[in-house]
Amino acid sequence: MQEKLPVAGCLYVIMKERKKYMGTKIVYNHKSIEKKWREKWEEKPVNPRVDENGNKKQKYYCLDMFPYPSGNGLHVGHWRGYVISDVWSRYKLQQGYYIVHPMGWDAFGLPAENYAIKMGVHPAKSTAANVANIKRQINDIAALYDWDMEVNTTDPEFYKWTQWIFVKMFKEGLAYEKEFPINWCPSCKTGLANEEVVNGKCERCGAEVTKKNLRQWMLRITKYADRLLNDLDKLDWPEKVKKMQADWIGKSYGAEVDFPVEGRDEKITVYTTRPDTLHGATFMVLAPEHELAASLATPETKEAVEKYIYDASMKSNVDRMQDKEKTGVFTGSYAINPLNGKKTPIWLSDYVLADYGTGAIMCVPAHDDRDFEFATKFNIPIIQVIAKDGKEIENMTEAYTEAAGTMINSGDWNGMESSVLKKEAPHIIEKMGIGRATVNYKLRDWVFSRQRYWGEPIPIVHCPKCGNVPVPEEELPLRLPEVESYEPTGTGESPLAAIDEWVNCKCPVCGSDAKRETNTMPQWAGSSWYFLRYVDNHNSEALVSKEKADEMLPVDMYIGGVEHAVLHLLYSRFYTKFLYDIGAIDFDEPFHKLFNQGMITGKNGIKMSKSKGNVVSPDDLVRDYGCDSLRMYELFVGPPELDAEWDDRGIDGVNRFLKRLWNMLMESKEKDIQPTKEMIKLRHRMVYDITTRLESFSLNTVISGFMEYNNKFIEVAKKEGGIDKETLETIAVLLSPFAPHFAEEMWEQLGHVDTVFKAGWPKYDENEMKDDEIKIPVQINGKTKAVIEIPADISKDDAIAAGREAIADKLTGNVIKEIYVPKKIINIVMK
Ligand code: ANZ
Ligand code: ZN
Repeated sequence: MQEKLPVAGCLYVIMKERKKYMGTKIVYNHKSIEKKWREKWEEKPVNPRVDENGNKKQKYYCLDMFPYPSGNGLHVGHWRGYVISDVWSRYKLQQGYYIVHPMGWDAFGLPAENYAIKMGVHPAKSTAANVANIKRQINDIAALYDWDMEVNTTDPEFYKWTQWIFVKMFKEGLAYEKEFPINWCPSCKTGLANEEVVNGKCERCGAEVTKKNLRQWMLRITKYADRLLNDLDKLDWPEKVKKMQADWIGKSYGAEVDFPVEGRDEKITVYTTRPDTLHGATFMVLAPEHELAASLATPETKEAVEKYIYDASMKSNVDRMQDKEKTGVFTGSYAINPLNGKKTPIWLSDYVLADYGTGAIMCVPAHDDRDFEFATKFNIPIIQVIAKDGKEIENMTEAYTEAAGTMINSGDWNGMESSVLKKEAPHIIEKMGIGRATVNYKLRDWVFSRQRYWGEPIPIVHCPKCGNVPVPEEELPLRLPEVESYEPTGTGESPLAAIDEWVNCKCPVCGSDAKRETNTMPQWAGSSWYFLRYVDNHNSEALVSKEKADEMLPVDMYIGGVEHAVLHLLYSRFYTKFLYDIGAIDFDEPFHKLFNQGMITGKNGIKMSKSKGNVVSPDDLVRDYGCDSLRMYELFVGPPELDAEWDDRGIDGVNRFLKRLWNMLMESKEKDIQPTKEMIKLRHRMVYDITTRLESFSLNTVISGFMEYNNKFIEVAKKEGGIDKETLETIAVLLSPFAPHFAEEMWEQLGHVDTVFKAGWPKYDENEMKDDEIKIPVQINGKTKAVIEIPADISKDDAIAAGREAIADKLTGNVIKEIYVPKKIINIVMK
């Protein structure tokens, strides 16, 4: 939005501007310049595959996280990510690479399906319309995208390969079926994705979400846990993201310990990372879903135990994970601590998760926070077994959770160092025959099916004789059929289940009457491998040919939002490793380098959304200020890795910068200004500052750097009548990744006929960056004791400090006065 001046004021400004440019040729006009260069680039692309001599250039693959083609179009937040990746691409282009910079559409998913349910429009139709609109908006960015590489995950030619990967996984035993509790809305009678559950309630109707056991397809990602963890070391990714992935995989070393149940034959096995604290286990807790949970109840506790188990089954996982007051119920049964034979009461509580470890834990309230809270609430004894500095705590008010100190109250183990024992205990326990050393992971197998229409059909046939049979590879793609109703069926099955012609089929192996799988894949399926397809998107024989893969893959730089730090990036790494294992590609990590950009929010950090009415569209800003100004402003709003609040008004600043630079160009270009020492020094310093800031992705300070140097050059130009040509050329090249149209025009105005993107990134010379040095004498009481070299424009304090240092050994008396006559003399007066 531009501020509106009153009409008279407006006229005045126009007159003034006129006067200013009288004599110069053109005024900076973003509209005509941007149109002109867009047409030229169309005619002669600036990113050719081969160099001047016809040799293939080395590739640099810079990838954006591809968008979901939402009906709302792009806002200025989406723009920022694409501008960052384009700046990086064009910088690499200036370094001589051929840039692989594709774009595509992650187009399966819920919103299109929900829109179909509401409006009765086929998702393919609404998706196509959204893609067209967003593509228009993306083209406004003037990024280097190669649209010949475009992919769309909903295109059968694309999802043929998404299905092919699934079939391969099935054949390798990595895809399997399992009954699994999913989020279930009892009022909408449908399964819900996690994203559709908000605070434990259904996003559409607000009903309490429960769980329902449904048959699901799973992917055995856990088989890759160790490789996914260890190979993080190979990656040039932000440490924060690597840590998030490592935590998600959650590898821990510990022991399983078997506790016999008193008076029965069964044993309960617990998983513990702290077997050193076994003597301090005063109770035991089982997840309510544990197979023994109900049977442990005694006649007195039966009712309470059953109620607790039922209540827990109605709670969503989200609710259970939340940190709230612990609940629990005593079963009435006891287990025997296998180390010391002590009776240990068995409780049930939902703070123990059914699907981690063994679903049962031994509880050591003295040394675990959750156990401490539970024991305090239910009056269970607390026995300290690790003493810091050998002292027992008299009144424990919180658990002592470190593994540092000596063992007490621990029988034979008394006096041992707990940190040493922690490592040895699993092996001691194993030798004693009461348990085993084990490794555990937090990572779970991946629930891969959705009871939805708008996704890739899972290519499996259920045959009464042969069991699950994959659709033969040569029959892929298995196309998604047209349906009349997109509503989920209410039985937990996808709308596909209602189409008899689709469901009923013949077994590909034995020809018997069989039924098709009606579940579809999650949206992650296509996004886990799309980056491989861009470089060979029309290949009908292979997912990607060996030649193309060798030439163009893997991805050198991946840029996208931090919200994908775990799932999408982990799934992509898993798929890549799998495809490597079956020989489809010959690298096993997809993304060498990663950059996560922050979010652009509305005022007060509120997420931009249609319902909040705070969405800023780039369209008007491009029209009023031009693409170059908006590109630069997107970067100027703050460090790219952090969230930033959007404020339209700031764009004036960068726009003014471009205008002032333009005026300086017009003023200087035909004058043949000879470079002064000052111009040369500033030029080298500018190249140094811009390059180092760009290399470290400090893009906001690159933009402010351009402004600062511009002001300095304008000062110099005032004295010298303008700026030398080489400096202006250098500015054009440095600016080319940021304001490509402006840079091209500047380059042409300076007399070049070819594109600025062939110029090559400028170099700096540290010697040229230095200030001039001068020699001056350092005196004590008027007698010269040393001569030193200092920068000509050094400050008084720095000069005196340098002088004192040079004669430090002679400064024995009391200093009364320090004199600095600039560029002449330093004199220290002493008593
Ligand atoms: C005794 C103990 C004493 C524990 C102590 C901790 C501290 P990580 O590192 O995350 O693997 N645990 C095991 N299975 C669990 C489950 N299904 N649900 C909830 N908690 C479970 O954590 C392992 C520790 O978490 C285990 O070690 C166990 O408590 C608990 F001073 O056993 B510990
Ligand atoms: Zn069969």
